[in-house]
Amino acid sequence: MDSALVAEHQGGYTPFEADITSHVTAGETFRLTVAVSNELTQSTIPPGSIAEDAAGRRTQTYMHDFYNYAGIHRSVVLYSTPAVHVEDVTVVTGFDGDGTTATVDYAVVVAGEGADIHPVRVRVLDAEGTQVGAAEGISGTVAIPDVVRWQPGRGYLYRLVVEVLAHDGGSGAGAAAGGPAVHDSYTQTFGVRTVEVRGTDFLINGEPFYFTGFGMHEDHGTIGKGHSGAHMVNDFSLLEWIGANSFRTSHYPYAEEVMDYADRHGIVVIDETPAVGLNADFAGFFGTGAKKTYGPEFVNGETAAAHRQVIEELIARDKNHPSVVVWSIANEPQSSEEGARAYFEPLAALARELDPTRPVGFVNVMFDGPDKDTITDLFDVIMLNRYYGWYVNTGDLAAAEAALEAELRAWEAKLGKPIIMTEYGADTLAGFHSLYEAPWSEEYQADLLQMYHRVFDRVDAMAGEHVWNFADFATSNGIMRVDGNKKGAFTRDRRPKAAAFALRRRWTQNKTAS
Ligand code: BDP
Repeated sequence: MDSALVAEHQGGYTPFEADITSHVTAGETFRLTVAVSNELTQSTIPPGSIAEDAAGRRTQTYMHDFYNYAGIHRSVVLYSTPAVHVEDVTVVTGFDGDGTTATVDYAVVVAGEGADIHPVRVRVLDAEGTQVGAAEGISGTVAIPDVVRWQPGRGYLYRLVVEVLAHDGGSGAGAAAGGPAVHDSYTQTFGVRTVEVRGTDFLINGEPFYFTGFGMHEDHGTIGKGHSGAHMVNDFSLLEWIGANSFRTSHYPYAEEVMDYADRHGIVVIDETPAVGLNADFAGFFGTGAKKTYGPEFVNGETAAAHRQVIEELIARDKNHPSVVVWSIANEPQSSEEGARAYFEPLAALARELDPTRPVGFVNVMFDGPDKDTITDLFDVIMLNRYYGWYVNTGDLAAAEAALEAELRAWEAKLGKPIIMTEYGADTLAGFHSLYEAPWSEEYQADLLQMYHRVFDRVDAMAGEHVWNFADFATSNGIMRVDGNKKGAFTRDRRPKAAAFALRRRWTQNKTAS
């Protein structure tokens, strides 16, 4: 049987598709093969390198702290559309006047030969399915009076039903009812909310929002990075139990089912690209790598091209999710070396151009504090991963507390923007207890988190706290890791450590029953 290559795509976390119409015949069977490679190189995001020894044995190394699984982790879907069809929809929401009326700006792309002669109409339905607005044309604005807002903790969703009509009136469902036939239709859910950074405040619907939650990973026993609805629902239930209002998709875009769930349940998301490990300073930690980050050897023009692609694909995929309130374009890149600013300035500009409605950030690494970092001013929020009391001041929470507070105050003074602590935590072996401040014990993890919280509560610019990590997870082999990374508030099979109860107390204490 003849076979043909119909599509190729680089990057493992964003969807891609191919039109196979000319290769198949309606009513006949065919074989579709999807093959994936998990090899990471200097031109992939995340980057990695492959060495080959004299005997031809190839080994993969990479500079990120989670296991490089292989295989297909997400859905593969075969679907058909009419030749002229809805290809893309963008929805941007705002409020009018006294804030009780919403403005819904929409733009539709209709693809296919002769697309422009087909009339387009849109209808807005509320959560019960009642029509609350309508408009005609491929772009426009629909007003929703007495709008129900999408809010943290309350994921109210509307639907935009986009209909491409037959250009000659046609016949069909709509025609039978007296209207023109519907040629193609697509339903896009959306929520009405605004996001804004003002001074050191992070505002959702004009109200200050404080992030509580975790950096997470798509990682479970047996299924590894594979998406599973049951595991997803369990993880979201644990987030609810512990009082988390948000999470970061560390360190790559998560399955689309996760984003849909967050939308429906009012969970706020910091949406991250897979750009992790762009940092030669980690060479010692991972036992490998270049000495300098920016240059032909490591983060070069090819890396930048792949980085642009992942930003474009992430924003194209997730732009209509109300849960997404920040784009994080990289985790812990080297940000003090010469070359960092020239590399990041166009990427920050690209993210803003693709989506002028959401704040853009990146996550700053501990080595590049406010005295050394050269790029954080290019972004709207300050996102920090800090390990005082763990990698530095190990076992000395008093010294760690002073150092943490001094650094947060320095960032506040330098940039005056909201600070979100996107990682803080300690490896903890579930079941290990100690009377003393002993790293790895459940007590130490809880004490360390409590120390950070004391400091956060003293610093005005703090806009959120995401503990590293939600659950223990698999990593590559190394002398710093015993059966993976153990910084979870939950174990890998989602049992709570002592810290989980402490977090629950803090994160649920101000909640009124509803
Ligand atoms: C940070 C990384 C994260 C690691 C964490 C750690 O962003 O991926 O897992 O440290 O060391 O550097 O636990």
